[in-house]
Amino acid sequence: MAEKKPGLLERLLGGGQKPLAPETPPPLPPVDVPPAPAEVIAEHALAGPPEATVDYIEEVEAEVEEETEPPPAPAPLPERKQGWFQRLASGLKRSSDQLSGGIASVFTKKKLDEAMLEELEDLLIQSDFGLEMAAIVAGQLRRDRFDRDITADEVRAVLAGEVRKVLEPVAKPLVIGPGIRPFVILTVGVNGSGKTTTIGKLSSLLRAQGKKVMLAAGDTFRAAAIEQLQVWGERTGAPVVTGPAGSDASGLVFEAVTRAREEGADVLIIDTAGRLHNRDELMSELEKIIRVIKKVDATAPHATLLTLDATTGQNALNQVEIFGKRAGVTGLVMTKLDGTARGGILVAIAQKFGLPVHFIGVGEGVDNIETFAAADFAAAIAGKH
Ligand SMILES: Nc1nc2c(ncn2[C@@H]2O[C@H](COP(=O)(O)OP(=O)(O)OP(=O)(O)O)[C@@H](O)[C@H]2O)c(=O)[nH]1
Ligand SMILES: [Mg+2]
Repeated sequence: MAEKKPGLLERLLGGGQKPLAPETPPPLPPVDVPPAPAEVIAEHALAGPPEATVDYIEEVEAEVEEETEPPPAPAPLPERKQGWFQRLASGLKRSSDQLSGGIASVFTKKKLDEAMLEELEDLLIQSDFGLEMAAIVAGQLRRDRFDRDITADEVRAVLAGEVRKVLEPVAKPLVIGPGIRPFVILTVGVNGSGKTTTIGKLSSLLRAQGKKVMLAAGDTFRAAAIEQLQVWGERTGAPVVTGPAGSDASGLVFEAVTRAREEGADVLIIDTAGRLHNRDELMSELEKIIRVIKKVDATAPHATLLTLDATTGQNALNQVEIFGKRAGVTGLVMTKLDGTARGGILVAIAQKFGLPVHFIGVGEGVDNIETFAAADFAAAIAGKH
């Protein structure tokens, strides 16, 4: 590793919260959101098709059509090449230290035997790679290296190779589709999984690309949640559509998608309240939010991102399954990989669901987000630097 990287502690203390690059375009004018019309609110409460709302949508659609510009080329979000691997390795340090240390203690210049393979399987299961992955890695070593000398480093290389094979098909960048304006991104996930922070990080990445970003404070439950998003909006130069705390989330989201259209935003990112996947009524509320978005734009949301807290380990599998079914998740962001030794869960999720993984979060700062790259992640987690 050539570069000196900030330590994990510095990253956690917010060392990554650097000011935006000077070329960042000026922010959109602030959005002053009037309360949604009474009929819109009533409509959301009943979730039925309102005449007034449909007219309104048609008017907005007509206006938008008049102003339509040629579609831009598809643009994956930028990759910050420099120091990528170092940042990733430092973020994944706890996962890789646990595994790498464990591998070093099992593989001590002895001939590979069944007991060693079992210990390796246990290690991988403890690090949340899952039974299947553990069996694949052990099977590979048994086939190729049984009864022969093997070093810890060789085991790490085999592990990195197998992890890479599983992750490569899911490592897909978030592509802001051509000609889709606003590109609506809905974020969902359990409480505290990193939705709002991820929105701030994404807003920063997109603003640095010159995009007009608008944020929607769809977590209307808590005043603090609205303020938290407003801080991210100010920091990244993105106006935030808000409503009063305690107001109907779908009403606010309707307002936000409409305004994003009217004001020509390139991307609208919608925050939602954290909800447990096993709380049926909260999941129904999420479905209602999605229905309301579709009333303004039938093709939206164009991306539904599930944030997963890596420290929750195996429970993340249930979250993917249920949010996937109820909210039509299109891609994953795994957060807090810097604070856990359980990064292997990403491999188990990739193997079970095959959903695209767009980003990983490796700290609380605005820059602590990485586009997901399979080979680098595999090498970093296996401690094969
Ligand atoms: N170390 C670390 N902390 C993170 C990361 N992402 C988010 N956090 C922290 O996790 C906590 C929860 O993050 P939020 O973004 O508020 O999570 P949320 O999903 O919006 O939470 P609710 O709105 O309560 O559901 C905050 O203290 C964040 O700073 C990450 O990648 N690494
Ligand atoms: Mg939040």
